[in-house]
Amino acid sequence: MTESPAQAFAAQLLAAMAKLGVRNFFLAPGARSQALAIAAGQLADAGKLDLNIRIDERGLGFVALGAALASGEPSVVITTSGTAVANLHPAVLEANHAGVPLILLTADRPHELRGVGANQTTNQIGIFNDAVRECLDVPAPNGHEGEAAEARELAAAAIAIALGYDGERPGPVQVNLAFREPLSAIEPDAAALNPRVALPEATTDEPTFAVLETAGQTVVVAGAGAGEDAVELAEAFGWPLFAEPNSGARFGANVVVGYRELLASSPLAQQISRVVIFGKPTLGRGVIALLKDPAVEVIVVNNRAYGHFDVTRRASQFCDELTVLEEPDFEWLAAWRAADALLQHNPATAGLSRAGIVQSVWAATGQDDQLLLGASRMIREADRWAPAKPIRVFSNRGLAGIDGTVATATGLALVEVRHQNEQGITRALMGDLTLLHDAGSLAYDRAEGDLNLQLVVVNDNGGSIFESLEPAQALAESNFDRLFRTPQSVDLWSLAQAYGWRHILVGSAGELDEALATRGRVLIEVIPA
Ligand SMILES: Cc1ncc(C[n+]2csc(CCOP(=O)(O)OP(=O)(O)O)c2C)c(N)n1
Ligand SMILES: [Mg+2]
Repeated sequence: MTESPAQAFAAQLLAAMAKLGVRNFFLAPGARSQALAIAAGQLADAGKLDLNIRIDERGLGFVALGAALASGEPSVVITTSGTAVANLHPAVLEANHAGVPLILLTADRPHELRGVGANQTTNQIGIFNDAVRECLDVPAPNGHEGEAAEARELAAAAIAIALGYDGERPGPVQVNLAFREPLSAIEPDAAALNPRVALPEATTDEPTFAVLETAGQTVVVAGAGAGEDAVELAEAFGWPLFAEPNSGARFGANVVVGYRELLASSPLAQQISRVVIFGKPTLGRGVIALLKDPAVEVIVVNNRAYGHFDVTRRASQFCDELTVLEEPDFEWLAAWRAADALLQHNPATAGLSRAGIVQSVWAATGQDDQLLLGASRMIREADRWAPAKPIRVFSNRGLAGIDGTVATATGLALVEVRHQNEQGITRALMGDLTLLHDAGSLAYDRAEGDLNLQLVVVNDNGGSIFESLEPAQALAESNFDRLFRTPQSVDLWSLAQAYGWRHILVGSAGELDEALATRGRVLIEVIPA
């Protein structure tokens, strides 16, 4: 028998999660969470789960988010009490808005030590407000009869909430676990337990259908989280498809690659009478302008991850599936394709233009690979230049922060290794400030071994996206630079060196293509033309 009810509870909880198929666990060290750390370590040593360790909870949260994005499974994050918990907030917000399942096991003082000034003790209940689906406040285990069963039920409940079994969107759930001393023991061995536990039934709502009389001058817009349903619909009814590069729908013959430009300048844009939206489009003003147009009917296809998208409050229908009674007429599509074909899609890549960088990255990325697009300028360049190609592209568009990009890419890569896809390369395309914002996430756990992880950093000396803002014209250049562009003077070679990453500075398109074939952890620095 263990002398620590805390340890017995932690062992049951984590063994039950592993038994229910949860695989990806993420831990930052701490004292209050020691029982959870020991139990996770035991299960990892026995091969029953994968445990990745980081010292910084902010990065840890995003590594967990990346793993959940790639796997579709909940990631479990273990932290100690106090500011450690608060450091998860950015990843929790992103997971909330993007519908990514995360289970946060936050250790806490027992209730008698709260509100009395005890060290490293704050109010952790409700700390994430409505960004978590639920916050479960679990009192300190005391060894009472039935406690093991309670731990197992808690495991099942947390997984079900994170996956949205209750009919809600998937997302983060906080399990705040109070622990009283003795905070740990080496027994029981969590790996030796074989808990009897089952998940509740998932509730599934009847899908809602929209039936349209006419095919009309319709376009399909696919934003973050859209997926191949958008492609199927567009192809079934002969509709042009405006698919953002991170939509999971930028492939097939209906994609209009140059839609941004055509929305701004082609007379075809004025003829659009209906828009069907999948996922959450975030990249261009052209789509929003279209949705505001009173002559355009807006139909929204419900999205389980991103939820309702109706920024202009003009949606006339929300549905799960959609059908059209009229036979498709492919002239409308043909007109868009002809207009698209007239656009310049292969600019003479004078050295390393941003268009050329996007095209090299797309050319290098195949079906075994994964691509993460950081926020800011390059994802918009990709929206303009990326060809239609069925590859796995991710981006944190829940809140479109520039934070956590290195960590998210790491989480994606860790899952690839677990699937033993050793061929695949995980690539992240980002700006220089985006890299520096998450520089701490370059620190990795040596036990992870080799990952094929490339950070392709477009170093243009600060936030060049802000050049499109009014102050870029209104302010003196020095003011604009200091207040907006914020160029840094960090030597990326030294940064990479310090964290044990390879660094390649590329000076030509040919060198970029070569660098994109590199294995291992590599920071590829590109200075755009
Ligand atoms: C966490 C967070 N802070 C601030 C912002 C606002 N922001 C958007 S883009 C950007 C600059 C990014 O610069 P860089 O990564 O160099 O990309 P570039 O546009 O130059 O390619 C900033 C600060 C944000 N999106 N997220
Ligand atoms: Mg930049």
